[in-house]
Amino acid sequence: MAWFRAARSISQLATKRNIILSRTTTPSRFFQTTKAVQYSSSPVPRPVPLSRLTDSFLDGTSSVYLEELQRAWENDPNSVDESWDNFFKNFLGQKASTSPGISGQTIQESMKLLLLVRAYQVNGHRKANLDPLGLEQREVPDDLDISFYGFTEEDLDREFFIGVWKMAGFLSENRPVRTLSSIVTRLEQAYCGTVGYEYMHIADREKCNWLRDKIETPESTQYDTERRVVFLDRLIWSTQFENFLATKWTAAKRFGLEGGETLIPGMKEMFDRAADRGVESIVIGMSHRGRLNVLANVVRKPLTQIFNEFSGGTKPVDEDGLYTGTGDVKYHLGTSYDRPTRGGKRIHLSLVANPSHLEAVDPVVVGKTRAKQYYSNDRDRVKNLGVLIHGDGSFAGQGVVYETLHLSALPNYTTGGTIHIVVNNQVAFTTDPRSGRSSQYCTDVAKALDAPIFHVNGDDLEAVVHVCELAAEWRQIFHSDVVVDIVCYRRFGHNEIDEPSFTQPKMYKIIRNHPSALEIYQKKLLESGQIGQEDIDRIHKKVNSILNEEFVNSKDHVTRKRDWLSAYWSGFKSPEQVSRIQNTGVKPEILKNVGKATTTLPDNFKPHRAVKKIYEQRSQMIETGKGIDWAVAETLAFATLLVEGNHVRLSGQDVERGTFSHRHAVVHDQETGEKYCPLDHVLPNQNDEMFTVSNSSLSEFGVVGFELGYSMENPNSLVLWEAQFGDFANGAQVIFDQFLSSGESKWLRQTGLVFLLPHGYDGQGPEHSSARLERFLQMSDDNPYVIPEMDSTLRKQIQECNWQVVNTTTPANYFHVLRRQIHREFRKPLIVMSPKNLLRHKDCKSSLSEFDDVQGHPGFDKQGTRFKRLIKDQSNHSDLEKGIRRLVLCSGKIYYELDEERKRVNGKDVAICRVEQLCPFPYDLIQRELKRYPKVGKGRICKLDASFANFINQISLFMEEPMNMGAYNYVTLRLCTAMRALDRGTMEDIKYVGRAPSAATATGFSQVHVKEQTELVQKALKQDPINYPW
Ligand SMILES: Cc1ncc(C[n+]2csc(CCOP(=O)(O)OP(=O)(O)O)c2C)c(N)n1
Ligand SMILES: [Mg+2]
Repeated sequence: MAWFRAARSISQLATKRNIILSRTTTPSRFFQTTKAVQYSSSPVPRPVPLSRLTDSFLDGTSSVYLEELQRAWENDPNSVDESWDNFFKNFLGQKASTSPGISGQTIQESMKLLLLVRAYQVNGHRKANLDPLGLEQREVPDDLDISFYGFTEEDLDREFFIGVWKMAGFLSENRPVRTLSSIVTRLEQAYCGTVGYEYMHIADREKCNWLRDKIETPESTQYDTERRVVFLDRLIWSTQFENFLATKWTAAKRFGLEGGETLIPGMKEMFDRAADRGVESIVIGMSHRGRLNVLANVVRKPLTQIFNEFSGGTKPVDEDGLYTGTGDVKYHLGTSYDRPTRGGKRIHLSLVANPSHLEAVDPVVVGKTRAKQYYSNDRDRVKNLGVLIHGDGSFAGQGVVYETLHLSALPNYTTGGTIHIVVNNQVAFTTDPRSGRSSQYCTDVAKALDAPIFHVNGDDLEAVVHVCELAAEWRQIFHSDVVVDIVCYRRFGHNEIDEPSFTQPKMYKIIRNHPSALEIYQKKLLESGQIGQEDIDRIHKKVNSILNEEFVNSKDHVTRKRDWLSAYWSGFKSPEQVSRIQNTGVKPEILKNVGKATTTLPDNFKPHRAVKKIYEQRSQMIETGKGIDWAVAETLAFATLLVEGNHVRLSGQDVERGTFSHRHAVVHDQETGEKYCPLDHVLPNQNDEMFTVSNSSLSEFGVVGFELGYSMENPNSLVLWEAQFGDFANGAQVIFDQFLSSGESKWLRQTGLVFLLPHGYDGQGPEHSSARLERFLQMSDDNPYVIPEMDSTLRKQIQECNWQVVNTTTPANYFHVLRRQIHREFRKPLIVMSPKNLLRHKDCKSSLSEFDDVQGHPGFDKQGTRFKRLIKDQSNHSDLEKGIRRLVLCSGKIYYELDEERKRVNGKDVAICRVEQLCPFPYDLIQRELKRYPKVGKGRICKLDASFANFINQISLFMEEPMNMGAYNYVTLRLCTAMRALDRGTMEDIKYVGRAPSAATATGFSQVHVKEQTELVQKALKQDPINYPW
């Protein structure tokens, strides 16, 4: 009907206006008591109240009522009140014959009421009673006052109809006509109580209507006695747990939840409701605050274990294969349990271990949740849920929050919505919100993605429970993110030994006299008469006695069980158990088959001309078995792993085509725009996610964290992240430092995540040459002075190291190093300094026989064909060959430059050897090479460009990177150890050929680069001895 649409457009205008209003005013950044701003009312002419209408339609729904009213008016305009007569005339385009003033007033008032309701929907939260401490006053927006619209007290008893087409809640067409006073009262209850709803930024009407239906209910939510007892029990557990820890370990840091204890019952109710709606598994990420409480009361980590850890914990007893690592402080550890729910179901909960770095765990949790969804075939994403608990300071301040939020709707990263809970204690260590953020709420960042935000007063347990349940329902229905902001306080200092009054004296004066949420709730229940003091005492007694019992038991607690292996990981080896080195070669017929499948495009597909040519060339490579390039080698690695039943996932910026336009894993039909990914068609009826290649959002921290979480779920997957250029990886430095290099040691969790970091000096300037190889090598934990067991049947060198760093130089070796990640009984991160100019280099090619496992083919040995940690000189000279004056050890693409120079100068007296695996250092192969060449006096090694070179009459290192970067420091120490063990010289015998130390990674001038590079290569091959640095 016309007037419904008119009303709707007016209400939209009103929304816009309110949103603009909410942006242009400068609201306080505190959730404090509210102060109504009074406005003088303008005189409004009196219209005819609806209640004076003497028709019989009021019992029906209002839309029916209006339709009937219209019909009656159409039959006889005099049968309805004059005001309605004018109303219909106006909207139906007929001239109002009488009382134009009255008609205008009625319509105007309806519109104003719409604006009022809209104002509550948009701004009600700004008047809501959210701060338990009531510290500072917030200005109430003027549009929440009826006088703003010209209404006076006299209008309160008048009835109004405010139904709007396709609207829910107050404005629904089905709501009966109500008095102004009842409308305002209910609006106040709904929007300005202890919950502040922010959802009007959401564009989707259906979602807003769903929320309006939940918020603008005719009556407020009431819980029955039975549920209230459950809430009370849970709140007592939460409160008593902290009290108990405080009395037993007075000086221990535990980052207690005091002041925010309602989080625990809130979470539990949220999880129960989620389970009712089909959730079977929840991955939780959270920082320090209240973590122990969550572990004990939500995840149900045994109290004996928690108490034992508090008492200093015992390192787990020696047991074969027990994996102890360095351990971590108790409030960083993760765990997982199956928990029964109120509805009689079981739900699997896992709390992900995390470092101190606030919010860094967010993308990890989301990635892990996504992986769980893949492995449990949870296509609708309803069985696996990610829940993140944040602090107010960190949610507003840490950029990774935004980076994680922005993954939420991307097809290859979505988890169907994360539930965020902010424990908003209105302080961050010693910093007030005023100094910590520029936005009104700490949650404002979530508004960027249409997530509803429920602010709730943390002292009102039932309100907390209500919004927690609402959040669970929202997520299960709309499969998108939602935020619960529990506005609470921190009863003590940042930790228990901190003095908060140094910096927040006013706040802490109030906190000292502020009753706990438990005291408030107990009082409420006693006053309601639903529960007596003896019931309360009984629960307290029960909880206390369990805590005491578990405390006594904790003294004898011994951690025996390895809890690091989830079901998928059974059979995998810890660093203490040898994992046999395996063949990574593949049967020739499989190579041919997958090669064909991945280099052929469908007949009717119309790729870009250049791409077509590339695919034809690829097809040719497979057919002839010759000239296989980098991209085909990678494809063959992926395809063969898929054939073996593994999941392969490659993500990163522009990885589908490849930054250097070399991959073309996804091809685009130039006419239809359709996409085709050959690797999706390696197996018959292949699951469409089994191979995933996905361009990511332009985020390093978020996406690397996501892939890390993804990779940790199931070992039978090759998960890779590729940087646009290697140096961008440092945008995710926290993940590298805190999770990848040390995660296994701290938390006993393995990952085989692979990083492809384009690296190499080719004159592209300081920002695109270096993937910061030195960082990875510097963090490698292999002892530079100790050569570990290198016998191939006993070797655990990689298992014992924190990660692997390689710089492979042939497509075949790249193929094998990728396959090696899966063909072993442990998982270890792999950092690949991946090439740029080798992607198309004429000499950087392999033949198919290097990929297979046929006896007699290159690379085949007793174990089959494997990744070569070191590639010896390619000119077929014999061991101890006479006339070889110099052995050059190098690594990476510089090999090709050296080789070319050697050919140019006909340098037959120089052998060039490539170290493909830098970390852990291939001592055995380095020593093998040292032994292969005649010992002229003391051996000397000199260092070359991309890595290092070794001269027989001189030992020298040669690198591309400046001396303070690259592999120089890492290799020098280990090379020296290898040399000393063979009596082939010491540190002083290691000579350096390479760039001088430098602040920038490379020159910005391409001509300078060419000059530098040429000089270095010539110097490495020159006849004269090298005398630098000694
Ligand atoms: C990335 C990062 N920077 C700094 C710190 C040091 N730090 C530890 S707790 C904290 C305050 C956190 O405030 P908030 O997020 O509000 O959590 P709360 O402690 O109040 O629960 C800070 C700055 C950290 N842990 N991580
Ligand atoms: Mg805080």
